[in-house]
Amino acid sequence: MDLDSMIVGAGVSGLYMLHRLRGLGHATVVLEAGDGIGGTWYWNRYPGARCDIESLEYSYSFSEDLQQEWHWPDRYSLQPDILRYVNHVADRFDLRRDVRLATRVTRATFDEVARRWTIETDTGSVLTATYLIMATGCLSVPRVPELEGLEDFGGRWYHTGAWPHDGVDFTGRRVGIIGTGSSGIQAIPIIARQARHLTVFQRTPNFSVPAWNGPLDPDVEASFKADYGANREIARRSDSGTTLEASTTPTHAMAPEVAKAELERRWAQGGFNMELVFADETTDANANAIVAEFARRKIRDRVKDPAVAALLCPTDHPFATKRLCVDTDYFETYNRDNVTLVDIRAEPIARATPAGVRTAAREVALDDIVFATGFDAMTGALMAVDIRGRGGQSLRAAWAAGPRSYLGLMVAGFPNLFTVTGPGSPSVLSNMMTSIEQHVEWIAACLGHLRDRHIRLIEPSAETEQRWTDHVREVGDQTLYPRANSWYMGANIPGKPRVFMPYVGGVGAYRTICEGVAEHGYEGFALAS
Ligand code: FAD
Ligand code: N01
Repeated sequence: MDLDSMIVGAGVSGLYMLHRLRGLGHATVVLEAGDGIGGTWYWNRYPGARCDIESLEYSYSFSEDLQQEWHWPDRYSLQPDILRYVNHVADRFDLRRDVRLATRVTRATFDEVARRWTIETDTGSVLTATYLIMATGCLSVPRVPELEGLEDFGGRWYHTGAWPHDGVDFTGRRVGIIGTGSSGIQAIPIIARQARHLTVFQRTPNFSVPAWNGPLDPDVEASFKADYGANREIARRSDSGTTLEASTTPTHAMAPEVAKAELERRWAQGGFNMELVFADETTDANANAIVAEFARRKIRDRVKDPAVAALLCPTDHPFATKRLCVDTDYFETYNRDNVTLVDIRAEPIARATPAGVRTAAREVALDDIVFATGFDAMTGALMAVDIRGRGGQSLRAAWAAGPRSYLGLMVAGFPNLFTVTGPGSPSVLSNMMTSIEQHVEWIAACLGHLRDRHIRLIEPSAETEQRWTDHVREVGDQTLYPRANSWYMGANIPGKPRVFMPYVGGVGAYRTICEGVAEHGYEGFALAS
C-alpha cells in the first residue's frame, strides 16, 4: 500500500495527527500495536490510574464544539473517563476507518532513490509512505526489572502499564508492589483497601502532593468554558502547558513569612501548584530545599509512625526533579494495619520464590506481585523499531550516546521522519495534551507548506541538530533536574546513557522558537523537491 503519510501509534497524538493529515488530503494510515485506541489510557488500567493535569486542560483544544460539549465528571480524570473521551473523539471525527489495530511496526527503512519510507509490521504487511510520523509515546514501553526466580513465583504478577482489561480482584490476597513512582503512588491506596495485606517495596521515596480531587465543580467548569479559547492560549504560552499561575518571585525576594504563607496556599491548591511556589524553585538549590523540607514536613504530618514517615521522606533528589507525584491518600495509607513498607535499599530484594519474595532480611509471602516499575521512557518505543535512514544508518546507532534531534521533531540523516513529543522537546515536562497539539499542528503545517511548494523532502542539517542538542543540554544544566536519578535522565534503565532528554526551556518559549523556524521558511531544515 502506497501512502502519503504513515502514523505509528493510535494514542492522543496519532489520532489527532490523522485528523490533521486528512485535512491536507493525505492518504494516511495509523498502525497501532494494541487491540484498541487510546495509547496510555488504553494500556494503563491499574487501580487508581488517573490524570495529574486537571480534566478541563487535559483534553483536546482543536474543536470548540468538542471542548464545550464534553463534560468531565472529576477535577482530575480517571483512566476509564479519558479512554471514553478518546473513543468519543475517534467516532466524532470518523477516525477509526484509517486505524489498523493489533499491528506493530518492526522496521522502517528510507529508500533514498524512491525518497519514501518502507514500513514492515509484525503481521507481515509492508507499506510505503512519503512521510513517517512516530506517535509512539514517551511512556509506552513498560519495564519489568530483572527479578531472579520470577518464573517460579506461584502467584500472579502484573505491570501497571500492561494491566489486564477485565481488572484484577485483590480481595483476600497478600499483594506486594514494587515501585513508588506516580503509578505506584496511585495504585497503593486502592490496592490496600482491597487486599488482605499489601507490602510496598520502596527503593527511593518520592515527593507527592495531594490532588484534592473531587467532582468537577459546575461553577469552575462554566467559568473555564466561558473563556475556553483564552484559557487554552494561556496554557500554550505558559511554561507548563497549563493555566496554573507560575510565581515570578525568587525566594530571596520573598520575606520568610510570605514564603511560608505561599507554600501553604499552593499546598491547598494541590497538584503541580507546588512546583510553582518560587520562580527559582527548579534552578536554585536553596530555594528548592525550602519546598522539599515543607513537603517532608507534610509527610511527617500525614504518617503516624515516625520511623515509617522517615523512610517515606525523599532526601536524595531535589523537589520535582523527578516527575512530581499527585496523590489521593497515599501517605495516609501507611497508617493502615494491613500495609507494610519495606526499604529495599536497606534490605534489597534477593529473588522471587514460589511463595513470594525474599529480601536480604526476610521472606515475604505473596499471592500477587505488582510491578509499578515504570517505562523505558522517551526513546524506548522509537528504539524498539529498527529505523534506518540515509545510507542504512540506524536510529539506535545515531542515539547510542543519547537522543539527538532538531526541536525534538526530526533527526539528521532520517529525512521525512517526524517524532511527536520526541526527546529534545518539552513533552513530558508539560501538560502533554498542549505539547502534543503543538507538535501535531506544526507537523501538519510543515507538510502543507511542502505540498504547496511541490517539495518532497525535509531533513535537518547535522549542524542544526548539534546546535539544538547542545542547547537542550545547556538549558537542562542550568536546572536541578540532572541531579536526580530519574527516567528523564534515562537513569531507570541499566546501561541507558545518562542524558537529560526533554527540553526544559518552557512550552511557550519552545512554541515561539518552532513558530520562528516555520516563519523563516523552515530554517535549519534542508528542503528538496
Ligand atoms: P501513547 O499514549 O503512549 O500512545 C502511543 C501508542 O503507540 C501506544 O498505543 C502504543 O501501543 C503504540 N506504539 C508504540 N510503538 C509502536 C509500534 N512499534 N507499532 C505500533 N504501535 C506502536 N501526561 C500528562 O500530561 N498528564 C498526565 O496526567 C499523565 N498521566 C499519565 C499516566 C500514565 C499512567 C502514563 C503512563 C502516562 C501519563 N501521561 C500523562 C503521559 C501520557 O503518555 C501522555 O499524556 C499522552 O497520553 C501520550 O499520548 P501519545 O499518543 O503521544 O502516546
Ligand atoms: O514509573 P517511575 P511510573 N527495583 O519510573 C521503582 C507518568 N504517570 O510508572 O526511584 C526496585 O516514575 C523506581 O525506583 P527508583 C508520569 O510522567 C503519570 O510510576 O528508580 N524498584 C520507582 O519508584 C510518571 O513519572 C501518572 O529508585 C524499582 C518506580 O519503580 C511516569 O508516567 C500516573 C526498580 C518507577 O517509577 C512513570 O511513572 C502514572 C527495581 N529494579 C504515570 N526499577 C499521573 O498522571 C524501578 N523501580 C498521575
